Amino acid sequence: MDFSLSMEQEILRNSVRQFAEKEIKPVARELDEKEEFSYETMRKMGEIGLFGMFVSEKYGGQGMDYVSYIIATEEIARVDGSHAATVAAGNSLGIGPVYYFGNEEQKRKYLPKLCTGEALWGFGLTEPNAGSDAGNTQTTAFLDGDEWVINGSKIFITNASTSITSGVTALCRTGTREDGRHELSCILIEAGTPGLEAREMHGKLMWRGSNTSMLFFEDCRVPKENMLGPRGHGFHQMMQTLDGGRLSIGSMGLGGAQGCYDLALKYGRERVQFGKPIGTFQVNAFKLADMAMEIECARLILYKACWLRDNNKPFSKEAAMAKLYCSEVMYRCANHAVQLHGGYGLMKEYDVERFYRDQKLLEIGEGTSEVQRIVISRLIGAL
Ligand code: COS
Repeated sequence: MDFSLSMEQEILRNSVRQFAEKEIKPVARELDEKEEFSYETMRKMGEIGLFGMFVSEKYGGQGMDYVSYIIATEEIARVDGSHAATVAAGNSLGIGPVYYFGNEEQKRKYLPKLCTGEALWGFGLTEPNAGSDAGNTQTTAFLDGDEWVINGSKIFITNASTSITSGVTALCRTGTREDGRHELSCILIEAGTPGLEAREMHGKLMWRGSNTSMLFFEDCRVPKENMLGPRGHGFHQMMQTLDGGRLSIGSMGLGGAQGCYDLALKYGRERVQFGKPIGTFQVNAFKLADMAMEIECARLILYKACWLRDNNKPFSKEAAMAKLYCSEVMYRCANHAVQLHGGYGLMKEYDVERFYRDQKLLEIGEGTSEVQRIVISRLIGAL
């Protein structure tokens, strides 16, 4: 067994860490407070190649493996959850479906700008009445001549209402299957198409520097060629995309946990009470030891799942495990880190306060922890 990263992966980790410390850390708190998406850091993230990371160079991507992409997201998340969300959703959910299931023409048309970060793309799965029960999609699409006519709405869609959003992949009911279930298909809808309205959502607890949107489709017409892959394959495409997306949520849990640990370790060395740095009290040293151990385990399970994916082996079960475990590790690390900071950890001027809030999304987005347990139970044959 060889647990070492390649030299390229080590270099990537160091350069993304430096970038995150220099460009993201100084602005993260203010963006969070203002609930503002930064086009400036978005541009810089595009320039250093944080989009299209696992996409072939043929379409303008970086041609890296999934482990590398996950390391990069982890390093951004170590500093800020909102920016990590923009990168993770941009790569795995935005670019993913077009890259995996698009035809040559669709890939050539949409991917190059998504891979430079000049454009973003949304993943239109969740609806007001189709959250965990994602198959209960209510958005409909019917063929009228050479066009799909789409009606319905989507909610909580990352990156879908920025001024550089170029489109969304929307899961739609396109009919009824022979077994009586909905026929679900994915349709690519370009931003600016009449009948599509994207509205930014405000008032979030977490990821306040990322863009979250509601989408409304009212007799929205797109050419019939905008179907993604074969008709009726939409749910499989979405689920397959989420397998990869869950790895990036895992990386955000891992990176966020690492960020909490780093802050807690530093604070424990600096803060003196009862004449000693508080990190040297056994009660706190044990907390730090538990954090370090769990982060190590999280990294192992996540990288193994990515390795399976990179080696074309089944990884759905491991992706669900990694997503579930890493997000719960961050939950515990954020809790310990705030506790160690005492009253200061409750104040916005300390980054742990933001990490504590940002963490919660990871147990909900891209499949709640309960859904991950369903997926794992089914894949081990228990359900
Ligand atoms: N890859 C490809 N296909 C998959 C799949 C996967 N990982 N998982 C399931 N499918 C397919 C199944 O094979 C089945 O195909 P057929 O209809 O052709 O038989 C179909 O999808 C439906 O699967 P299933 O019956 O298991 O679906 P359920 O309605 O029971 O739902 C859960 C399963 C709950 C796991 C699913 O709805 C889910 O993941 N929900 C959470 C959604 C989510 O993560 N939303 C967050 C989005 S934030 S970006």
